[in-house]
Amino acid sequence: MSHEAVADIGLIGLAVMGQNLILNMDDHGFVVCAYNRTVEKVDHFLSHEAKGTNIVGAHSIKELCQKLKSPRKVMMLVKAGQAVDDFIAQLLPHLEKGDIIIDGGNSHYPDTIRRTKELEAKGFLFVGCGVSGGEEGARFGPSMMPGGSRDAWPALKPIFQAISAKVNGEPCCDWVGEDGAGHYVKMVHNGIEYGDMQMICEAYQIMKDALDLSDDELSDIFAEWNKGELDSYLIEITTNILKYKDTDGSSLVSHIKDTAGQKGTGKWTVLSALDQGMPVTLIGEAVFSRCLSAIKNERIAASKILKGPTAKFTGDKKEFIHQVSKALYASKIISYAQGFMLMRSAAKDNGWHLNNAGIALMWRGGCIIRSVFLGDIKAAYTKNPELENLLFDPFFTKAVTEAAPGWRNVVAQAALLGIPTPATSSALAFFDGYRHAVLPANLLQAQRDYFGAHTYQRLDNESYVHTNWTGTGGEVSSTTYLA
Ligand SMILES: *[C@@H]1O[C@H](CO)[C@@H](O)[C@H](O)[C@H]1NC(C)=O
Ligand SMILES: *[C@@H]1O[C@H](CO)[C@@H](O)[C@H](O)[C@H]1NC(C)=O
Ligand SMILES: CC(=O)N[C@H]1CO[C@H](CO)[C@@H](O)[C@@H]1O
Repeated sequence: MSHEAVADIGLIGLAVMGQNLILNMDDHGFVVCAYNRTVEKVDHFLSHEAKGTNIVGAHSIKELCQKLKSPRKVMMLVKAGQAVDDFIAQLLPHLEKGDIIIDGGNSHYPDTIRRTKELEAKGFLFVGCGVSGGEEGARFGPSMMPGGSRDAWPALKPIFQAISAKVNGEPCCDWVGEDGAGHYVKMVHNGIEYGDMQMICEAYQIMKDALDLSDDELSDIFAEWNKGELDSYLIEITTNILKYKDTDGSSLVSHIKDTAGQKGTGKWTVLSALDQGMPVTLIGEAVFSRCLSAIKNERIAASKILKGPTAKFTGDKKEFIHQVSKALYASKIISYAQGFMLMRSAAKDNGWHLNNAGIALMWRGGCIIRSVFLGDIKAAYTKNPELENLLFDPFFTKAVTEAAPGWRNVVAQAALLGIPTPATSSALAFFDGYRHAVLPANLLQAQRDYFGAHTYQRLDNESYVHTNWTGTGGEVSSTTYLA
């Protein structure tokens, strides 16, 4: 068997995502060498899905590395965690300094930070690349978010940008930043996806419960929304889902058990937000909403004990539907503003130089959260790369201000009718908090100083002071505790 260096890139892991990325690379003229631990899988792939292509295979890691042109590029699409470290260990004896290992899986970014440091110390290059768009995206154009060893990018760019999704000819793939930045941005993407889905579900429930609309009618409304500012993949699939019929002609979605699953990337985003001290409230509510949905038996019991309002919606239905679309749009602006706040903070902490306009473009096509709206975010960050907050961009300032009256009415109506809107209403609470120069934390600081001598600052003096509130307080203030 010939072990000539014929391949442009190697790919480990022949599950669907891996296979589809290989076929996508082949479509674009790159020679790919495929490897899987279960080697029969390689032969099966070559004689079936890859038949008639230029794809080659390898039956060992050694053979895989021998078949790669220098600098060698090996991409792993394996389960996040130990498997990634195991494959790296197996690859290293067969690689040379300057060769590139790419982790295209859903790794947690601290692992990617660690791996980049370890491999760079040994003279290798490592890239953690978020890949979004599911099986279809992998096959015909995913959104790709690579970060890690910067020196790897010139070698990877032609391949990654060729196979990624395109919007108006621009690839939805660009260099994200240092070490774990690519996987971090992918994680936030997934968190934002949780938020987008939850907001849509709330709009669906408000209209269903308050206005008594059928799934067919709701499908038509979402189809209409998809022609305007809410135009996005998730609204599009919602339209299709709502009109999908079960065998008996009723809507299939009405038969699906209302308990949500989750794999953890939403939770990771929220944990990182807590670590960063960033108020990413909407994604937090989206994660907790899935948790609440999961305790269905308890909710069934509660539904028999805890009664809510019996009032019915009495306003103008058409106007209300329009306001729900505005509530969704405004909440979405808040969610993305929060997501970019989080990335900005994490970037500062980790020394990443994030390209915000590039991130918006990477999410603009190919991935689950793709939307017209991301084009507006890209425009905002292109105009001002140092933009402190998305809400300060004139386009978004105007958009959120104009949407606010409808948004407020929807949240108020939902509260009066007893319909839960955790994401939509927490987004409004954030908006109102964010636009207040003065919040009641003055009282909170006083409380902390009262019971814990935690000290406070005066508006007219930055020094931390403690007050003897009760006349019984001691001398000591806990000046080390300022959290
Ligand atoms: C600020 O407060 C500290 C502590 O009470 C005090 O020592 C200092 O003189 C004050 N500064 C001004 C400018 O009032
Ligand atoms: C707190 O106030 C009381 C009552 O005025 C006083 O007896 C006590 O000495 C004060 N404590 C300090 C640390 O100043
Ligand atoms: C790394 C690896 O071995 N990946 C895949 C090989 O093929 C099997 C069967 O399709 C997959 O389950 C593995 O994940």
